[in-house]
Amino acid sequence: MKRLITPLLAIFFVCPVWGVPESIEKDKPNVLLIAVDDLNDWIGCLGGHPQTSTPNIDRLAEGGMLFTNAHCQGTMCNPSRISLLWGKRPSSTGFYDNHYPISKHPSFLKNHLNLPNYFAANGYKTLSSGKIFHTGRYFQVQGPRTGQWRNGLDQKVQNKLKGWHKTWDFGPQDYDESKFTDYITATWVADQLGKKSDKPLLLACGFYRPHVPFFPPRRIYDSFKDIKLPEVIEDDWDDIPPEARKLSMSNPKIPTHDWMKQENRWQLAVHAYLASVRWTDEQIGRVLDALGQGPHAKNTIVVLFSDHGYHLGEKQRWSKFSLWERTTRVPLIVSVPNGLRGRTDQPVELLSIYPTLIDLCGLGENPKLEGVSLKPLLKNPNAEWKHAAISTLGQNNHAIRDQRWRYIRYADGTEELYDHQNDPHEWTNLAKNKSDSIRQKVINRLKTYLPKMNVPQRGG
Ligand SMILES: [Ca+2]
Ligand SMILES: [Ca+2]
Repeated sequence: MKRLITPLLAIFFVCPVWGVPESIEKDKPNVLLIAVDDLNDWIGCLGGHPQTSTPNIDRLAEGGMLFTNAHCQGTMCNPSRISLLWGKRPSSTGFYDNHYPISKHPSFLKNHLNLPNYFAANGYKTLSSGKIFHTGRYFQVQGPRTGQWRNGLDQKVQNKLKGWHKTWDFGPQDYDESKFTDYITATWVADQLGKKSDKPLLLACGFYRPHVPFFPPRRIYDSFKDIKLPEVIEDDWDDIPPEARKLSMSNPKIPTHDWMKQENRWQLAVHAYLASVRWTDEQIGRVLDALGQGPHAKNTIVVLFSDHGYHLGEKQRWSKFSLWERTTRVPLIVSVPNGLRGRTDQPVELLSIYPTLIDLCGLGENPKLEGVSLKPLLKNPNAEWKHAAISTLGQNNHAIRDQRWRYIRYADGTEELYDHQNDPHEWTNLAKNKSDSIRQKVINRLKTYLPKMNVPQRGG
């Protein structure tokens, strides 16, 4: 394979200059990649909250394969998306945090081809709108950038933000729904899906909600009543290691659970999050309708994922940035034309999206990818599966998830173990009891999945 001519091209441009096949592969399937920002398992088909309403995500799941035990590799936007889009673990690249844009690392970009550029190099036309990469633009065709992607609303609205560090604001909005960024993103993507193409398409659609501030339209907010809060136990943190406390609360931009309660914001936030999820689901519905009614209906693979989960009070904390289930678990749906429908509870990783797509589309293997293709599970959801899902937060802190257990090991050697069969809320840390030989055996088995490489954090 030829290399990019200069690192600069890799940083700012989208159009790869190597490996472009001479003949266009007209028969390759299209790919529609739908990313949702900060969506936890509060979707109907995963049952994370009894009041959630996501009919469009649910119908996509019904028509494809739902991965009920899928996990992110980085536990916040930037490392999760870098890992997914470049196909490598945070522990192999050193991208652990939100503050280190990949565009400042030309040598990495020169040596690694991201997902859209790999597809472009194999004859695809690549298009994108909304938030796919955390920073940078790597698609050939980019849809409208509508105001600040950060808040999903225009500057006028942002200036009115109040609350913790300004972005932690919640509540219904009375603005014209067609002005919301996610509406504009969906409109543009739907338009593309209505057009014929002389090349196969990789079309990415990135929704910003339900990221903070939780600002759904009032119409949707008002449709939710009598909000139920997540279950919490008061002494939950008594059995976790100091390192877990430190890491979990290391981001000063996250409000504490005490602050949320004192300010009477817990219920408001859950209400506004549920409504934001519903709003995003409506936009997903518009995109799926356009696909179903357009020329690509029968030849398009659809992948829907969220970049990481989200705490709304569970384990007495908020946001992402943890190694617990609430942060690492994500919705993941893969719908293949004429493919098998079903669900699988095997542990899988977002890291698998890249190798799965090049496998399904029949593109050549990219030997630099660290994830495995999900094709065996798409053919048989009960297929033998020896892999675990690994999530990472900072150098040498990892969570390992298999079908039943979550094992967490921090850089200082301290540990947590949770049994999801009996403790879905992860309230009881079983790693504390060193004399429990059965649990210690589980720990020893799960330890074998810990990444061998733990490179330092890259500088900004
Ligand atoms: Ca995110
Ligand atoms: Ca506990």
